[in-house]
Amino acid sequence: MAVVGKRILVTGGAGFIGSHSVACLQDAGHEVLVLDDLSTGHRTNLPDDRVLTVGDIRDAALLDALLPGVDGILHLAALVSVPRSIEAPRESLSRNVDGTLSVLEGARRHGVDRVVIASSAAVYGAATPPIAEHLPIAPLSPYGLEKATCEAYARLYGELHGLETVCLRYFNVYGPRQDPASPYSGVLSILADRARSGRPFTIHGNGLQTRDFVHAADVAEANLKALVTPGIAGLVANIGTGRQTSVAAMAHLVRKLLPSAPAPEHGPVRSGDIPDSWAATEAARACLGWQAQIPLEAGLEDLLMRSRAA
Ligand code: NAD
Ligand code: UD2
Repeated sequence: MAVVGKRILVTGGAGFIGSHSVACLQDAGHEVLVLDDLSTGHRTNLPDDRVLTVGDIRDAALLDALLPGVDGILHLAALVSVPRSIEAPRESLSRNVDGTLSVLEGARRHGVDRVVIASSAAVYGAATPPIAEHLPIAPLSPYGLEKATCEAYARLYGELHGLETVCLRYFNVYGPRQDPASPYSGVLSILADRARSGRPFTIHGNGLQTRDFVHAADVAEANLKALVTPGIAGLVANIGTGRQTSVAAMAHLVRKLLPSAPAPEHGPVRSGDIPDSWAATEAARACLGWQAQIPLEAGLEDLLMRSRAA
């Protein structure tokens, strides 16, 4: 695929990571189409909602209408919640695995060059960091198992049909437009929301657990590179910063940036919480020429200063 002027379908493009990715692809000169059923996404997340078709990725007829002339697919649409995947495993399986199979089938029918699939650090379960791609797949939730299954289908479609696929395992993504409303939202969106509204933030446990927080704009850049970099068919790569940061350190930094924020409270350890997670990042650097650019302090400060709709 040449680097500019391609037609890209972004599934889940009205979601959090999707909206950053659509803007990034458009800025790079690509024509973007979005397919999203708005189950968790919002029309207003998109810079221009004329690119949006509201519908379901499992609708083959709809894909047949959208895919002629499409060069690449960025497949982000999914049911993203781990707890929801435990409560409603069939719905999660259907959206995540059946949905991905539907997208791969559509790509095969229409001769799409490449499909980039959003996977997750959830495939590793409680692996000891730094977490590298060769570590065993050991998911602790239906969501993680579904993402691992999507990766396996992607590899198979490469072998059976010559479809180019790239799977990116995102770590803890944060940034504007991540919805803080649910108790299962990313910790930084909850933390920023509480600080701005003057409500206390609850740290689960002692707060010494660490995560690898990567900004959605950096993830969007990784998605772009995964779509256009030649010679990387079959790649599976972590998308993280390689840096570990504790939840307590984040709460402390928020109060430094916004002194009016109330002191955090401590609650019980969250069931199933893993102690530490951060990515080995060599594969993304070597194969995509990508590494995260946005320092966590700057990303968090920006998040604190914005409203959700920004
Ligand atoms: P999100 O919920 O904001 O985005 C998902 C989008 O998919 C939403 O706009 C939703 O409306 C749409 N969607 C869901 N089911 C659909 C269907 N059947 N047909 C059409 N559209 C559908 O979540 P996000 O955080 O932007 O996640 C994007 C991708 O990144 C997902 O695949 C997720 O598993 C993956 N991921 C996210 C994170 C993170 O930290 N946010 C971490 C690892 C992986
Ligand atoms: C993230 C993903 C999950 C899965 C997993 C893979 C999100 C929202 N979740 O789970 O889908 O991919 O990674 O490993 O992206 N915390 C608090 N207070 C709060 C909320 C959270 O202390 O109000 C803590 C929480 O207990 C955990 C840490 O913050 O230790 C991060 O929590 P999270 O839900 O943002 O993400 P994580 O890593 O559990």
